[in-house]
Amino acid sequence: QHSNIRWFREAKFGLFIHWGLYSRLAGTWDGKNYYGSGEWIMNQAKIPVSRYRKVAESFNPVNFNADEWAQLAKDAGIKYMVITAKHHEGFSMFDSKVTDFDIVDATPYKKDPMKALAAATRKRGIQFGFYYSQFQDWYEPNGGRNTWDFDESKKDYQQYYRQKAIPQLKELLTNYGPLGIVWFDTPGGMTREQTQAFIDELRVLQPQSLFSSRVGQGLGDYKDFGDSEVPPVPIEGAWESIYTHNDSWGYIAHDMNFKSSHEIIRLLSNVASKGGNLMLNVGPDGKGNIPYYSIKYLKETGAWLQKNGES
Ligand code: FUL
Repeated sequence: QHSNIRWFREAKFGLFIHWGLYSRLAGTWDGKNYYGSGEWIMNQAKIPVSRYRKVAESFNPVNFNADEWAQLAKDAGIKYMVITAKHHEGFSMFDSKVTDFDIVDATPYKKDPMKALAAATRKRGIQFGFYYSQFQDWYEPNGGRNTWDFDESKKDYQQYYRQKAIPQLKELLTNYGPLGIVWFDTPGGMTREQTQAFIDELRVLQPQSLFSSRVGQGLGDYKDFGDSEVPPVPIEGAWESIYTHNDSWGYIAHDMNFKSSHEIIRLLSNVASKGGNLMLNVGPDGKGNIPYYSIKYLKETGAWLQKNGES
């Protein structure tokens, strides 16, 4: 058991944020609408890297306000926040020296929003963490799962880990203060030994930071269930259920299927009664706005928690 697991076991409520270039596309490509998993649009529409990289030129989230996001989390009764530093699309939402395909070098915004968000959450006593797609990277010839641009048989995953994933994770574990969580996702074909070596290399940088179970091989510090899954019975140990507020993790303009505050509270109670945390996702748009209904229902949830002495 991880020595810093306690805060997590008591947290109950986390906020997940999927934010990237896909947020700017908002579920539409070449005039065609896509529904569900907006962060997968590059894959769904088989967008070539040569075109996808140009999306960055019009990604300018001028409305992003770290204090507003952190305060919303605070008001909602949320105890930890995990945001996508790099999702499967391969775009870095932080200032990275490893690549030019990042928010500072490739967009007109030119700033690192993660710096401000790390500070704003910490100021409010909220644990801050990064989601990082450690295997799938559709932008890189050696990254996982882009088979529409690159030849699968020529991929050298070890090269990708060495040249991008590990150096970027080191940046994230070095430049943003103490992280509550590093949320890995969709492990590739690493063996148990390779996964352990990968963890060891990162762990030394921040021994107090928890690693999600999707690092692979059962080696995470707590258990995540599948997407949108609550176990049917109480479960021992530290665990988390993840849900998104509407039907997509990344922003989709034509998805209005938001859960009401009643539904959120019911979900939260279900998860908490079985001993776990609910990490609920919101998808801010390409301008940096959290959707109106996410703000509304999160605030209502927070007010209910306050009133019922749960926050
Ligand atoms: C999945 C990812 O593939 C989705 O895009 C999303 O990030 C979800 C939370 O995890 O496995």
